[in-house]
Amino acid sequence: MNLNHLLISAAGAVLSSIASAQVIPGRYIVMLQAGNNPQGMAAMHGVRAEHVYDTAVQGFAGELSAAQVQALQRDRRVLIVEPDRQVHILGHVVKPGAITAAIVTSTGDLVPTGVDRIDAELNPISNASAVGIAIIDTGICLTHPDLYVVSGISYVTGVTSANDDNGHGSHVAGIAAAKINGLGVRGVAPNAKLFPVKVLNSTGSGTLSAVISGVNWVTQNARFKGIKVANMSLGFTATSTTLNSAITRSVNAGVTYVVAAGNNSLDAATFSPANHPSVIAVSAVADEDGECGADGLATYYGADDSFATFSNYGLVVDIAAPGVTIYSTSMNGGYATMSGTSMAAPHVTGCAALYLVHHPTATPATVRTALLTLATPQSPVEPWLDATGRWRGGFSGDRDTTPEPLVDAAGL
Ligand SMILES: [Ca+2]
Ligand SMILES: [Ca+2]
Ligand SMILES: [Ca+2]
Repeated sequence: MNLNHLLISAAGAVLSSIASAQVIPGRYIVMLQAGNNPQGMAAMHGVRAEHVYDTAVQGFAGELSAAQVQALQRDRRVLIVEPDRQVHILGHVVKPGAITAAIVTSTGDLVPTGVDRIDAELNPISNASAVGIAIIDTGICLTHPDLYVVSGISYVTGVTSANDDNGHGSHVAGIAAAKINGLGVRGVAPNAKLFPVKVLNSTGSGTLSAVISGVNWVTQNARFKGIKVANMSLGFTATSTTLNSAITRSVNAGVTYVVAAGNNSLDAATFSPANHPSVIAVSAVADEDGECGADGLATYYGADDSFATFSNYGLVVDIAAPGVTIYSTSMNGGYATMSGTSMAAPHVTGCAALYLVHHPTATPATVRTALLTLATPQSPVEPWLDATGRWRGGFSGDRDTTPEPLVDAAGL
């Protein structure tokens, strides 16, 4: 089952899905001790490796017989053999093409409500091209005039192009980085360099083994291509030792990972990769008007300026961002309105990119601290004037006792 479809229930209720933990029968991920050659090890065990991991972790993935699993588990050079799983996008289209934007810039670009709510349009940076962002997703529309796509890679079986054939990845990319160019929308960090890492197919589904390949690629290319932030608006209900190790290594290599908290209305403690301690996990807020103060209309997923009814919550969540009826770029050069924690995460990704334009050598830990320090507290919801004379306001309805703040872009 696809979380994307589960999210759309007639009553607006969000159904949780244990099915998202779905194991793919007969397919496994093998992580090796450091220093072992993954291709050599696969060959030695008679495995045709469909994915080879050589940077973020050493390992491979593919179809294994029961005998091969046993032999690998007995091999001392093997750290773990774990099942491959299905992974899904965490956002769905509300109205294709419908425009939800609050204001228009002087250049004529729409400022979507999410960009407006976190005051990204008040940040002086109008060109964030010094920073590269990897979008680990369904790809990105390679020819979209509103997106600065540099180069990418596909790990989807049978698909060689990183072009977006779903719409989700392009939407995520546009929230983070759509250009100020007199066309369409503007993103949080306009014109940031985008690197599509396609790990999910045209239906928004993919495999854990492909996601690990994506993290491996980002780790391998980060320095060379200037990739400083990676967005993962995807997830599954389980935990993978191999994926966790790969993310740890990638963060240690200097890449800030921003991840959607998930749409199960559950504690994200068991939802990966949101539950990885080194990522910035993002919950979703419903905002209708791009303004603080909770004066907007109610949304399909809660009152204005309230915790989105579908959003996961819990101690692992670091920060919140707008994630309901967000207008952004889509596939085939188009635009769409989507909802999900998938849409919340790239607002934070854009903020990380803005911070990194000013602080190019900041570590992921420093980026995280800066975003959390400058964010708007949940309480009060009533508008208050900050030291710069700007109106600020939080949101209501958090589901736990750990009140993550709302990301803010103006002073990064
Ligand atoms: Ca634009
Ligand atoms: Ca509002
Ligand atoms: Ca919370």
